[in-house]
Amino acid sequence: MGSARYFYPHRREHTVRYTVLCPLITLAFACTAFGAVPEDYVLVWEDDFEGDSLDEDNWRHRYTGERRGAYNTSDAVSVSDGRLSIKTSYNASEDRYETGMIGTQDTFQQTYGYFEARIKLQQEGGHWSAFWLQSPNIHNESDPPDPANNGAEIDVMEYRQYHDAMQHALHWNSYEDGYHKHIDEELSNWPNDFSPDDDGFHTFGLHWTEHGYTFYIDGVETWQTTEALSHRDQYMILSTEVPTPGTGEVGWAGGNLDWADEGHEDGIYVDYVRVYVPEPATLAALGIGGLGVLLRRRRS
Ligand SMILES: [Ca+2]
Repeated sequence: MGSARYFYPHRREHTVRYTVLCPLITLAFACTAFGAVPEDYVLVWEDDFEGDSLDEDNWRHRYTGERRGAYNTSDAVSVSDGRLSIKTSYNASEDRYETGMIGTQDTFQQTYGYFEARIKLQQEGGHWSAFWLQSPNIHNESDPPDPANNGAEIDVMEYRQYHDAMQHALHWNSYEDGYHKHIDEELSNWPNDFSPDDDGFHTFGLHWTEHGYTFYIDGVETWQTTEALSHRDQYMILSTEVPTPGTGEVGWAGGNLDWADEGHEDGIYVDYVRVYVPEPATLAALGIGGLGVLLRRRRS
């Protein structure tokens, strides 16, 4: 950790395809398949969820065991047909709801960049999904708050099917009463102005620089803020969560789950997660030829 980790050798083809072809495609087609990737940014990390299991070189399960109103288990997370699945379901033999959360806390951390995921959202109320960045120092509290050094929880997207509530959010200065700070932006025009693509997916992006955060959905800018600006390495998380019974989370999430007799399961699919950073300036001056130099360097 501490800096961006670059590609494993077996991902070489992906690196070439996206870093070299994307600028070329941009000339003709605006590179729409890649959401809102800033100009002159290059791919440094990705998971396309190929194969038939979670790549634990990229992700680790988080908070396995009881969490909020469910039990987090690796069984709730699977990979097939090029997609990651995180499901909430009822386990009758254990009489509990189960769900899952994965993160790059032990595998990849990054300061600034463009972070993007293509996600098919859950269909039911009573739980929520999120693609977020977290700081290892999120629990540090101070007066005044110091998000620059302690980081922030950056919710690239947080979705409750209940009321079709799609939001971006920031939390910082720990989660302790009296210290915790929070700001969010709930989209007033969701879902009307954001139709899923033909496969039912949306693309969620965060452009985080030393100057601020800009959020995107389906390539459209949806929020910009300079609040709680983190200047430290953070990691990515994908999750579905069940509200803690008896707390305000229940109403927020659309009620308690009542799936025990119905055999329900519901969750999200993720086609990919990608991270881009500014092309090194010296190589930018060389243009695409410079990228070739960069790629050859990474291979050696
Ligand atoms: Ca995929």
